[in-house]
Order: sequence, then structure tokens, then C-alpha cells
Amino acid sequence: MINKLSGWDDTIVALSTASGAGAIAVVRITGSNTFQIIESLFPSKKLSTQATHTVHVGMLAENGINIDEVVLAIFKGKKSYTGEDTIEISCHGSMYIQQQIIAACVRKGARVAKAGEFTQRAFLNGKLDLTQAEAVADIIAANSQKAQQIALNQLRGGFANQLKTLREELVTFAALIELELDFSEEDVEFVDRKKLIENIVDIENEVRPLIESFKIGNAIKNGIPVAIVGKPNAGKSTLLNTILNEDRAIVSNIAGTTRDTIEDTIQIDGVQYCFIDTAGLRTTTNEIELVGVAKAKQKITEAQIVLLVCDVAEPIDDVILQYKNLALTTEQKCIIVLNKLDAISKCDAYDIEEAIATLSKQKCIAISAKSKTHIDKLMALIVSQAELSLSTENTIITNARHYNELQQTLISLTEIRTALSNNLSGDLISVDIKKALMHISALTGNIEHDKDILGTIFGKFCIGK
Ligand SMILES: Nc1nc2c(ncn2[C@@H]2O[C@H](COP(=O)(O)OP(=O)(O)OP(=O)(O)O)[C@@H](O)[C@H]2O)c(=O)[nH]1
Ligand SMILES: [Mg+2]
Repeated sequence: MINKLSGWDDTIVALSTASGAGAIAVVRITGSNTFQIIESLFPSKKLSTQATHTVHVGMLAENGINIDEVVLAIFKGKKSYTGEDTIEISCHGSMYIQQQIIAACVRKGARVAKAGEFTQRAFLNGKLDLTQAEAVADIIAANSQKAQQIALNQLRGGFANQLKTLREELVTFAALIELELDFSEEDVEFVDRKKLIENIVDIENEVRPLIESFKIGNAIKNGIPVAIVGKPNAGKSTLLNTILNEDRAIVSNIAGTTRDTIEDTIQIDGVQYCFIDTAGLRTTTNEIELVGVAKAKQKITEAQIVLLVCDVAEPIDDVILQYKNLALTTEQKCIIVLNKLDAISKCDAYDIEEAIATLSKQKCIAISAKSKTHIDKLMALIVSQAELSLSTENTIITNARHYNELQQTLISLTEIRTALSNNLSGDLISVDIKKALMHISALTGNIEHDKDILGTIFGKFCIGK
């Protein structure tokens, strides 16, 4: 159990709907004095004797003065979101009424809740683990279908269950090492060290994909980064404007128009994309342009999808050379976009498209950013490339804190493996195991591993002496 902080179970009240006037507002109150406080403001019914999960209509009044006719939803004890007595007051949505209700609750002994305090209570009362509590914030912040799905899965405990299994595996492992320590003087080797190494490798193999999923998770949360790159005047800014359907970037026939990167997000099929227009890639002595080109190069390395924009009239070899110069990793997807299709005959364009696709082994499409030709085809291609990198049935982590803790866990696991291979003593290995457990526990908010280790020894192995 988590240590209860002093004063953590006082009664808190807050507006749960968005601030401002609306048709209806919900004021939520939770804590040990919830019923006492609301009963003193709701003369028509004794709420504490009513069943949990019921609603009650009536007048909310203080010292004989009516505040509003409200609907109260009551949730008792453990059956509430926070794990404590909770009442949700649905009132008319005027800001004056909202403030009157909160003020009346405070006068009767409640305290105004701090940000996230209701969910913090749910965590402290064991209703959610930390990763699930964080998922609540992610659901609220989700701005695309995919981001919302991941957060919902995390709230339902997908990630928490996986961490629980990992933790159990580590606790069992720790128990084996402790056993070895207990009986070290008797010179009995309880477990084959080779087997222990295999165990650790298995656990490492479970942690690694979680760490790797962060890249995808981050992309889903913040938008998949799509960099638009190429030589000056290729039509990158025109393409950005066409995709966003607004005049976002300056377009001109002067090479080197775009200096700084320009970013904007749009949603396609429930997934958020972040399109980044960059400065044209060329060697230059202009100081400002140099910075722009360096920034463009940085964006290329960070992008998940790179749109290499070339003029369709450029020699094929030049296009291939530009693609090679991008030096993309195998994980990055590239689409070679041959722009200004309106300026040449379409029949020629098909041949060029095919030749470049074959030579580069990348997707290639001829478009006209200016006349908006084949933009739908390009978007479909972007979506299919994104789906390739998003396709995973596994847990996806989206939170930087989880990423850091998992990375630390992996470091400790590697240390354990090295120590085992070098035949170091159980004492030293158990220090690393505790470290790994500490990081896993920091993820879920469970910090009682020592007792767990003991529990496993006596519960599972039943030494009996
Ligand atoms: N004919 C034709 N012209 C285009 C097309 N797309 C862009 N242009 C023209 O090409 C010129 C350069 O366009 P930009 O979009 O500014 O090119 P850019 O790649 O952003 O250039 P820099 O910012 O200098 O790197 C402008 O005059 C555009 O009008 C197209 O599809 N067809
Ligand atoms: Mg530009």
C-alpha cells in the first residue's frame, strides 16, 4: 500500500466541466465529509441513506436561500472514481451558480481541489496505478482517434498488466537470487546460472519493444512528422499550402524563399500528421540561409516520413542523387514527389515516375502542387506509409516518464546479465535487481518490493525450516 499523506482524505470540491457558462455544469465533491456537507445544503432528502449510483433531483440551498435546482449523482466509498464518497452536482451552467455552489461547499468544510487531485485520490486509494492515472490525462488531451485509443487501452490496464507481469518475473528472479544467498555457505547451487541469464534475456526482450514503441507513441500523440524537403524552388512551400489548404508559407520564384521551418498539423483518417516545410537544400554562403539548411537537415533526421520534392523536369540521376544524399535510416519512409506536372506532358511523367521508383526503390509520384493534381493520391500514399510504421498490435507507450523508467530498467537488466555472466556474487546482483524493480515500481507507483521478494520466497518455495 502507498503511504497515505497526512490530510489527503479531506473533502475536496471542484468544477469538473470546462470553465465558463454552458447549458449544464458539473461540480464534483469527494472525501470523507461529502455526504455531511451536501446534506447540509440539500434539505429535501437524507442522501447518506440512499443507494450508491442513484440520482436525486432537488433544491440546493444555504441558510434558507435557494442556490439552484440540481441533479445529484451519488457514489459511495470504494464504488466511486476516487474510491471515496463522491457526489456530482449537475447544476444550471451559469458561472454565478457554479461559484455559489463551490463557495457553499467550502463554507461547509470542503477545500477547493488542486489540479488532478481527484485522479490522484483514485491512485492513492488503489483504484488506478500510476500509468492508468496518467492515461486519464492523456484521454483528456487526445486530439485524434488513434491517440484516444492508446490512452483508453492504457486506462483499461493494458500497459499496467504488462508491467505487473514484468514485475512478477523480476520478483521471482530476485527470490531465486536471495535463495542462493541464503544457502551460499552450504555450497548448494539452487539454480543454474545459465538458466538465470536466459530468464533475464527474456525479460529484456519484453522491455525493449516497449521502449521502441515510444517513437510511434510520440508520433501518434504529437502528430507523425512529415518533412517536406528538396532543392530551392522545387515547390515545397506550395505543396505545404496545398496540403493544409491555406496560404501558410510564402511562395515565390526566388530560390531560397523559405528560411525557417514552418510546421502545421492536420488529421487524416483519425491520425494526426505534422507537416514541416523546410529551407531548400543547397550550398550557400548566406548566413541566414545556412542556418535554415542546417535546420532542414535536422528535420530530415527527425521525420518519420520524408517528402523529397523535385522538379519533374530534373534529370533522373539528379533526383536519385538527392535521395541518396538524404541518408535516411531504414525505419524512415520516403516518398519522391515530382512536382510541376502541369509543365510537362503526363505521358512522359509516368515513365519518369516508374524509372525513379525502380532506381530508388522508393514510392514516387508526379503531382502539381500549384494546380492541385494527384494530391489525393499523394495523401493516400502518405497514409499507407504511416500505417506501415504504425502497424503494431502491441502496447504503445506515449509518455516520456514511462520511456525513461523503462530505459533505466533495461540498463539494470543488462547489468544483471553482465554480473551473471561474470559470475559475480548474489549480493551484487541483488542490488541491480532492486534497481530494476525500483524503476518498474516507479512506473506503476508500487514501491513495496522488499516485502514482495520475501512473500515470494515463503509463499512459493515453501522452505519449511
Ligand atoms: N508550374 C508550376 N509551378 C509551381 C508548382 N509548384 C510551385 N511552383 C512555383 O515554383 C516556384 C517556387 O515555389 P515554392 O513553393 O516557393 O518553392 P520552394 O521549394 O518552397 O522554394 P524555397 O523556399 O526557395 O526552397 C513558385 O513560383 C511557384 O509558383 C507547380 O506545381 N507547377
Ligand atoms: Mg519554400
